Amino acid sequence: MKIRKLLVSAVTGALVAAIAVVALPSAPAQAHGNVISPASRNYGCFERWGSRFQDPVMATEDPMCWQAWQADPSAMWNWNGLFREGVAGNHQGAIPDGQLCSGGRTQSGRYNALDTVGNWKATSISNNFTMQVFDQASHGADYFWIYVTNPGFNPATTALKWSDLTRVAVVGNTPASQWTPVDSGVQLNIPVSLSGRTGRAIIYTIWQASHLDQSYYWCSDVDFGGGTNPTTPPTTPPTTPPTTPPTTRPTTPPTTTPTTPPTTTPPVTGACSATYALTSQWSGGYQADVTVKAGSSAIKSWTVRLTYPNAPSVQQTWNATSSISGNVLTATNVSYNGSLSAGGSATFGFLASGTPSTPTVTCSATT
Ligand SMILES: [Cu+2]
Repeated sequence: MKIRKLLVSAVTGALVAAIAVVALPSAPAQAHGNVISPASRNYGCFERWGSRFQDPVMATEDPMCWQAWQADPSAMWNWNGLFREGVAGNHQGAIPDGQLCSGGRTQSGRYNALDTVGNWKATSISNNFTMQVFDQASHGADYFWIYVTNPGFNPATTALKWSDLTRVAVVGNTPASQWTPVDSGVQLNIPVSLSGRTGRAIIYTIWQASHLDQSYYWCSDVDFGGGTNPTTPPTTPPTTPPTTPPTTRPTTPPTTTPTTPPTTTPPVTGACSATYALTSQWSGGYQADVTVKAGSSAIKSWTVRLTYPNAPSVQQTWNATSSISGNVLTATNVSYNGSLSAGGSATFGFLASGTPSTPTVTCSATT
């Protein structure tokens, strides 16, 4: 399990930071949980690709994870935050068909890409398997409801509806003191027994945490092809994005030498706009996203400049190439998101250390 080892070493710094977060009353409540085996869609994408999330081989090896990372990497960094509040037990009323895996497009749509229909990587399991839930915040559970899609349902071609599901296991009130303590949280193993199942399915888990009225929704893709799902203890995942930049291959494939000289037409400026958003913050760092939007004509490439009182210390950038000069962070598109149709948009993001300040944002484009 090379990836696991890489992850652990990459996140050690983050764990130290996370422990510090717990002691700070003003820190955001980042720590929640997820099902780590058979891994949910976003936890699986985090586990398989978190250490090399910009590696373009993901597009062919694991295309559903690729589209999820492109849509919003914070769905993976915040693998523990797929919840709603105030549902009052009416999960079916709160979550429309086709949106089950995003918890009804919860958290401002952060997890929407988890609803995308396609061939998600599936964990091979037998008819007797164990759901392993990792609870970083030691919330415990008012209850768990675990569902499996009905025989014949094909997750690769069909959007998940409530009527596709049969509830196969219920766990009642289980305070965190009854869960197994593990590194940085508690874990509950829930045995599930089915019979006669073969092929692909989705296991749908609802965790009603014993914390406010907070309910979590997780889709785990499985293949009842036999074998047992891994029952190793969790690999102490980070509560916050890793602060150590993972080593990744370059995101832009080598460019070939242009056969025609560059055109002399000056780039048109003002053909795009950019919007900055601070998406999460923790002790010692933060994540920000910038959405670039083309104006009334299509553009071929874009450059965004973020001007600060003091330039940030950027640890990682995704969906853009960034550099810092003086107080200005300059980000340019990568190969796959420079070309935007009129009104089209692309989002890039970065992780930085320190305390965020709000930059002045400008966007320029070539058309
Ligand atoms: Cu929580």
